[in-house]
Amino acid sequence: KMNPEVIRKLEEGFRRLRTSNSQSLLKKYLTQAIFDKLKSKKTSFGSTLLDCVQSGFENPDSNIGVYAPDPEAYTLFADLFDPIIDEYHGGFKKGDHHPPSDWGDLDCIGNVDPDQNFVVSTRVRCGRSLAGYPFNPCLTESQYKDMEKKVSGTLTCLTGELQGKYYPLTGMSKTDQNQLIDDHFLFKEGDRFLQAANASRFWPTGRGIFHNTNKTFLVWLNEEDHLRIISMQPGGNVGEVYRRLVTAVREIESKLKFARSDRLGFLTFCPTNLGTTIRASVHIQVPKLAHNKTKLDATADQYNLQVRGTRGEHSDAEDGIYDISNKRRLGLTEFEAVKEMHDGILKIIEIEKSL
Ligand code: ADP
Ligand code: CIR
Repeated sequence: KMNPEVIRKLEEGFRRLRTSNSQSLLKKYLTQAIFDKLKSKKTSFGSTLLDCVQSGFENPDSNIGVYAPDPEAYTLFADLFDPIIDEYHGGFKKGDHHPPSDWGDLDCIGNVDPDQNFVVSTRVRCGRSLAGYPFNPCLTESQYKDMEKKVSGTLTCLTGELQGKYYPLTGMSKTDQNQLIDDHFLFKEGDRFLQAANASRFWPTGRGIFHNTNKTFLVWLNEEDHLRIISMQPGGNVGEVYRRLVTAVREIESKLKFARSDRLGFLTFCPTNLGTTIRASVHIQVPKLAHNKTKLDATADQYNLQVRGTRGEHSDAEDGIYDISNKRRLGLTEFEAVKEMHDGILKIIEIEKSL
């Protein structure tokens, strides 16, 4: 039942990974014993170990190196996913369960930089997968079209501050697309990690962006996840950004059914996004602290924060602007995830002031 070509690619990729100097969690946790145990397994969608690991095989500079081709992969290939999930999210063991959704007391979160000395902008996003559909590598062209129709139809009914318009990637001019990317509103094109994971098939079919007039509320369709729901605005008012996201998610959840696992919370394509799926970030300038990038990373790490470049993951800082966000998303509540970023950024600003 296993395609010999898949087995050959697995064996060859595994051999290359072992001899590479990759620092990925894939390399750390795909031992010979786990490889042998998982190499002949197949989910009911037909996904194999190769579908989980090929991005990390092709990109030895991956931080993680794995994706789940379908929701079942998280259980069938748990021997590989579980230790990766445990390490990335800072402690989530086999018997652990993600807590129920809890957005918390929305009035407890404020502005981290009221004097506007450090924070350029704030963004909070979460990911959602439509129940009943697999992830990118397994989706058919007609499923992409159905999903786009269903989700854009729902979003177009939103009112008030969330009211907006859907812009499909199909037919969008390169100028408009690049402008949206440069302004940090739209996902980039041609991500090699996603491409190697087989996540960009039929591109740009079914992909697009919905946003309100102010571009403070945005939804990405069918990029890495089925939906990425985003709230963002200039300045450091984390509370305002968070409240807008919560309002939007509650509205959308009343109209669409999303995939959630009892153990792993909301299901996403990448294991780093499971659970709350929340990434709360600021674009911040802390020139003294950033003078030594190793020190900036170590300081952020102390507060469970992750540093990215100005254009997001795998990019560099431009004009000294770093993207700092909560790293853990699984095993804590939505409120705690946002609070982790909020409190950590207050500390980072305090340190910057003291230098
Ligand atoms: P994601 O948040 O979806 O995991 P990325 O790291 O690729 O993915 O970031 C997506 C986009 O969001 C990038 O253009 C990035 O610059 C932008 N972004 C992230 N945080 C902020 C922020 N606080 N302010 C403005 N733009 C941001
Ligand atoms: C990688 O492994 O580097 C890419 N597949 C991206 C993984 C997401 N990384 C993260 O830290 N959130």
